Amino acid sequence: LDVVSFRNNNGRKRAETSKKPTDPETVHSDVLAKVEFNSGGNRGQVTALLAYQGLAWNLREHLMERMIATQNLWREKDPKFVYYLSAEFLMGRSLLNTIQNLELYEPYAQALKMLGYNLETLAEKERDASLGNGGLGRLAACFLDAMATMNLPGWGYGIRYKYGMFKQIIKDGEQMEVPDVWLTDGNPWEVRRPDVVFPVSFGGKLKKTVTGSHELVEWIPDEQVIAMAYDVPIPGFNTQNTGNLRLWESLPVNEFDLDAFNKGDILSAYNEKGRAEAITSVLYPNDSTPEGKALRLKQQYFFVSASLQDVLARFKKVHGNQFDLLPEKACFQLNDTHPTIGIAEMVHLLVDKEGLDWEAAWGITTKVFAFTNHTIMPEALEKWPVKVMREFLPRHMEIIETIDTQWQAFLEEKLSEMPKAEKQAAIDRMAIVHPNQWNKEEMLVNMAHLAVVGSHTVNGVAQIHSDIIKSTIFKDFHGVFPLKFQNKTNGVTPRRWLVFSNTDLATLITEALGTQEWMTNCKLLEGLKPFAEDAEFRKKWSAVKRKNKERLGAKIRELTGDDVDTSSMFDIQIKRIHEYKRQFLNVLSVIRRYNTIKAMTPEERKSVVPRVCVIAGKAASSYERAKDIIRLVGAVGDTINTDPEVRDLLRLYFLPDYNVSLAEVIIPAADLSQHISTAGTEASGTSNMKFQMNGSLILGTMDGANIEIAEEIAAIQGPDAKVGDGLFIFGVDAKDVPKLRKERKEFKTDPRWDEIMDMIKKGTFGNDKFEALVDSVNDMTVGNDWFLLANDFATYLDVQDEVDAMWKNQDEWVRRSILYTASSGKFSSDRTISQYAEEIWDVQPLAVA
Ligand code: GPQ
Repeated sequence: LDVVSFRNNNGRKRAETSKKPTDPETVHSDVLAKVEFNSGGNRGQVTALLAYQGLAWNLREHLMERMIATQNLWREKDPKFVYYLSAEFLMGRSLLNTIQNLELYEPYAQALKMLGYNLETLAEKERDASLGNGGLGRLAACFLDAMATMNLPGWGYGIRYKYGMFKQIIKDGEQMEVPDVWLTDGNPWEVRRPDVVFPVSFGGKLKKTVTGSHELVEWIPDEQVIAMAYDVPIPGFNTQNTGNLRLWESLPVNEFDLDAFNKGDILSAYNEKGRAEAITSVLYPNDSTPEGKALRLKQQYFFVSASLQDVLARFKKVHGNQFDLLPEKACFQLNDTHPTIGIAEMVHLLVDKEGLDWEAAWGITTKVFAFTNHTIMPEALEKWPVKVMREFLPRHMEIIETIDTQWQAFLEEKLSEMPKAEKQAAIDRMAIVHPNQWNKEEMLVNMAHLAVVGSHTVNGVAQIHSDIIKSTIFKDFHGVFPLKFQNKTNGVTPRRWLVFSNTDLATLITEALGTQEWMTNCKLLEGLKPFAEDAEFRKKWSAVKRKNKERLGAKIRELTGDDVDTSSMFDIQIKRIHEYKRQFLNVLSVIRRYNTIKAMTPEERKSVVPRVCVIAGKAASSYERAKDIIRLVGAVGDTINTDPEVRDLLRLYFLPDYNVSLAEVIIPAADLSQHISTAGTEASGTSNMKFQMNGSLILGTMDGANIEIAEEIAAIQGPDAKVGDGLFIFGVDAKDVPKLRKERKEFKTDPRWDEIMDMIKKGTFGNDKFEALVDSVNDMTVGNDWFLLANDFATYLDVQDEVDAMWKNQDEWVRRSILYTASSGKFSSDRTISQYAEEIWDVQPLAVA
């Protein structure tokens, strides 16, 4: 690793903090002091865990110093802040990210050598902070990195789950979920704040007093817990600025019932503690399928209430009761509907606690919230039964009903030109509180509708997705408020996903461009374009890829016991397992490839492009179809990987426990990556961007951000290139999907499809016949192939042939790989965040000098 190249700040001078150590000797003795005084370890016997801890506790001091400097400056200047409210932050590991953001790699690596350890090896001692499910949570983490790097005043707010995303274990081919006990060794990256506590209430009744025309509502809850803050400093890259992620833990008001204990009721003595702590104990392990669990609603309200109380308390210290100034000082971004109850909470705090009248409170509320939608999957659009909401949050339910009444009155007026029946239908469609479509008796609160009504801006996460929400789930709303709707195409941080996880490639890029400024100004990557034509450079580029493939090869060996040939094409699909993402389609094409090879003569086999196919990802614990897919990958892999006729030409592996750290090893090693969702279903995707940055060619559908990636790759090739040139694109068009779904029953399946379906059902792959899975796409009396695997099957096989043909022309393959990286600048989260800052938040950078 050529770390030195990261340390130079493009010749710019910056202030050094007093404590920043630059010589390995000082670091060495500082770390030893931490080992001794913080961990009670013995200087003479520093175990790997102690070394990791010593290092982390030492780095924490630098982080704290910078965070305090940043927060002091912001307090003094009082700029407008953005608060990113998110139920998920998928942070991954912090050690190397911190060292490299602080540009301290060299002294720390050397100091560790003095202790007898290698920094990279030691870094693997750290457990991932997996406080998120997938793309949505990792996006929040990339946004924090970009905000800190761009010096934007802003904090993340979320939940300090005691158990994060479950650990996935594969036992006899089956996914098993094991609790993620990530805090047992302590967490040096957080600071507990016993001084920052707020009460959060649930249940009870309302007491109303009417004086004249004024109605005073008092909420008398019957349950209360304490929210305590933990701060996680977020280092920016190439700046002193350090942001903050404030996570809340739920604690009992009364730790222990001494009375019950003394009466001999020992277990009841802990009742309150258990109930309170349950609120922040587990991350709901769902992706796009929220459980209808009251506990989840409690989690949402818990963290949002604490966060808003915290922000208002700080605001009041400076501005007293001038709440009309709030929109100039604060903006809350709702990361999907999960924090939407914040809209009602803001009204509750302003009206019931601060005594504002309804109009003023509502006016302020709609000026401070903005809402991001991340999916159109109906099962992910949160709707809470009114009954549950009234039980846990009676005052908020009433506030939501008032918002809904006023909203419908507003619509009456706004749509007054419409014929009466049509108008009523439109109003019903846009209602916040409406009957359950499957059970008219039950009333539901539609959180997405509340979010749209209560926010000044609504955005999707890629262009196609932002267009689709305007014509589907929010069509009526778009008719009423056309200007409310925006697009903010997602982005990923190039620091974690390229600079730190693919250091050799980063060094090569810096060498070529003659500057490392691309790390914070990714558009400069375009400067790589001429190098795509340079044979010497291509050779270096391939050598880096090969080395990364060796690293992944070693990981595959560690996880599966198998050796793979790193000259094979590495073909990767990593993401949550979901029917719409179509890992099943991937497996079908691997089976097809297997059949083809089996039917070949030894002579014919010489022309086959060897591939190592990797699939990884977690299935929601209750999602049977997704779990079937995992079993199928394993079963097909077992057959192929042990078949002596095939195993030199084709492998298929399911790698267990996919998480951020595994992604950091996989992505730099990919030759090809697959993003093959049914057109119109993947809101954006973000791993597609990471693969592009790392020069992995893309096989995908025209869906989500794939489309914009294809546009960028076309643009860099010049005016004659068409969108799709340079990628492997297949599949039906998003606009045709509804019609094709209706016609799927009549669709004539490809003979190769029929053959594979028969094979699976015959039990070719182990003992299992995967009946339910096969029927879901093949037997129209049972399933309906909602995601159109059969329709896309033939073109998918065709495009796979194109991939093989291209691989045989390595010069062209590598040329494209370089052009992918060169055209990936748009997908830096710095670009995304600057658009949010300018077009939604109105927040300006403020850097520590
Ligand atoms: N996404 Cl609603 C999640 O990861 N979890 C969710 O609960 C919802 C969406 C994803 C979405 O599927 C991807 O297409 C996006 O790229 C990602 O959010 C970030 O926007």
